[in-house]
Amino acid sequence: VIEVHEIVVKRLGPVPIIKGDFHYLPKKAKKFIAKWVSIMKPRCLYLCDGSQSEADEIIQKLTERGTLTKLPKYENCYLCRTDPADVARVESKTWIVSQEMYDTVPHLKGGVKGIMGQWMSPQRMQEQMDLRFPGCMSGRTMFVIPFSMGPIGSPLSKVAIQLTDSNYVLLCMRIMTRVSHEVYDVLGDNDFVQCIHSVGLPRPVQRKTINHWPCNPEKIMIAHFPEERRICSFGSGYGGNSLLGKKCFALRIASVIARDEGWLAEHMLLMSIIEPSGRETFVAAAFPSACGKTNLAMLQPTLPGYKTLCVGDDIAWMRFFEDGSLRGINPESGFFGVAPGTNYETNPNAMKTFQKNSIFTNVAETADGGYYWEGMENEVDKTIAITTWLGQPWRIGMPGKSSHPNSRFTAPAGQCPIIHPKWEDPNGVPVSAIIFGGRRPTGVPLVFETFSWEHGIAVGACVKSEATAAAEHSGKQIMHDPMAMRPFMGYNFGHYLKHWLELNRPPHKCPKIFHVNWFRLDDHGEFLWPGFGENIRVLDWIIRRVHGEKDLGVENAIGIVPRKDKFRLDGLKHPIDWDHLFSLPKNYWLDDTTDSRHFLEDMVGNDVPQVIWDELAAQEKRITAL
Ligand code: GTP
Ligand code: SPV
Ligand code: MN
Repeated sequence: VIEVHEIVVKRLGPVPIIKGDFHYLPKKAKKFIAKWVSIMKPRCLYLCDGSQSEADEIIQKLTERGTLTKLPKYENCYLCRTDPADVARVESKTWIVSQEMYDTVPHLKGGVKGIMGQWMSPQRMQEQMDLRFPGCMSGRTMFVIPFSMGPIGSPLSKVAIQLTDSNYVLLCMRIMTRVSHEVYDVLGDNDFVQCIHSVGLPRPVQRKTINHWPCNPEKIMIAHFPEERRICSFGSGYGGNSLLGKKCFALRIASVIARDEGWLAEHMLLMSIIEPSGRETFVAAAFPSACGKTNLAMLQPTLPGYKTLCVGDDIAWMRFFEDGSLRGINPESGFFGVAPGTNYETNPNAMKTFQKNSIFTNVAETADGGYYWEGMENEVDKTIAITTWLGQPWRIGMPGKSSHPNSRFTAPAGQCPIIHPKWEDPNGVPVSAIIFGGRRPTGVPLVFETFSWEHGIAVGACVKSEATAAAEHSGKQIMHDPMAMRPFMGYNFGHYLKHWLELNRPPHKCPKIFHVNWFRLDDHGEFLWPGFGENIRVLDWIIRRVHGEKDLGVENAIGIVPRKDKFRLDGLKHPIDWDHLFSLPKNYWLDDTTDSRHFLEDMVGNDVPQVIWDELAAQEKRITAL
């Protein structure tokens, strides 16, 4: 013990600790910090404890410097404008590192570049790291952030330590995860997930800093080492690239831990629906980025007598318990939600959540000190002066956009008016249905139930969606995003499908699997389905199916769709075109099935489990017979 301690102290020698007591930390934490101090060479060390005074101090610094602007219209809310070159996840610079390539990516035909994750060898990654990390925190403070994903101490939770030189990241981590000194007590002598983050701009800076937002877009690299349970992120301060508890840990690293330990780490919201009878049913839903998870998780039902409660809006960790039930937790403690489109009509619960203690990134600002984005036209004085996310004067009705399409709010989950009283229950909540979905402008019905666990997984493996602004992709192309996990896979996607399939064994009670599409368009390009609060009608049908109510659906080639007379259409503001909403154009589906088969052949190759091929073949046969 003494030996290690001495090494640590020697290595830390010249680096002052400006806050916290290093001696209090567990041995492994000390070693970890000392190693990275010696590589990244920060000016000083700040050991975070999660206290409010810590946040106040950082916020004051950042508002003085200009990184944050106070929004006086609300309580303790701030606007942050990033460097406009650092606004979304960068999938092309995201890597999984493993000894064996096929642990990370599927076996593909020669020359094909896969889209289910990027692999790099440990040796090559070390070369890339050596070009970036040595001295990268020079002249900056290194924050040490102990955090828990999931309630501290829950058997379903995991702890980690993040090192970062970004105080914006510290503030957001405090909202999105449970930052606390108690994490060190949970940790003891155990291992933890090692999260290393740097904006990649040591002082004196080589690149002009814009908006007081240091970053290094040319050198962005987000490297995951599942075998070591380590994440090294360089060059970006933006959400999914820098809040390492989120996509990097809770999905990419956790999916590997989950495979090893027999559970699931998924890009899913968790919510419950309470019917007028008082019966409560929990569902999990996986939609690709910017396809409606936050909105569904916070739904305000339009059907009288119904209530929904939110457990989580982006990530679910789920495990089968001994009684066979699947139980899930939300590992996060905040929402990092898409701002544009959010308003009191579409998502009043989100609006109420971020009236205090929240951070708004890359949105616009009104002259009276409020936030503004596309979709708020009817909620502010239409003539008010607005400053865009790029700092330009602007008014409603002028060309261009006020906010970046991937601008986001960061708000504490506990402030959500419909947060579930059990959202922090260490044993999670029981999940009775799993729902997949995406943005599908044509061909795909509003809702269908799959025929079995296996068919449901095949449908999940074929999830597609129109590209959104959450990553660097542009245009309106339809992209495959199997299980809504394409950008977040931590290991070979074929092995992941096998892992899902193998969960169907006694005593596990596998939930029913559904597919939804809120985004089908009519011949004029308008949505066929009103969406948002009206989605309760779809959830209502789903949970009645889950509870075994008779005669609710009819079988067709792709699954079970609602009988029109068994689906709540009463009270809809505008009539809907049911036949179009549920039509199954044969040629569309033949093409779609061929496309899905090609996708799996090309991108998952030999690793696709036979069961999935069998399900696809059966589906193709049913469609051909239409
Ligand atoms: P990430 O945080 O990136 O994972 O996104 P998300 O899946 O949580 O998506 P979110 O709920 O933030 O919605 C993204 C966009 O979809 C917003 O512009 C919403 O207005 C829009 N949207 C959400 N639900 C619906 C719906 O039911 N119908 C329609 N037409 N649009 C919707
Ligand atoms: C997503 O893209 O799915 C997000 C935003 O939730 S980020 O945290 O940046 O990944
Ligand atoms: Mn997401």
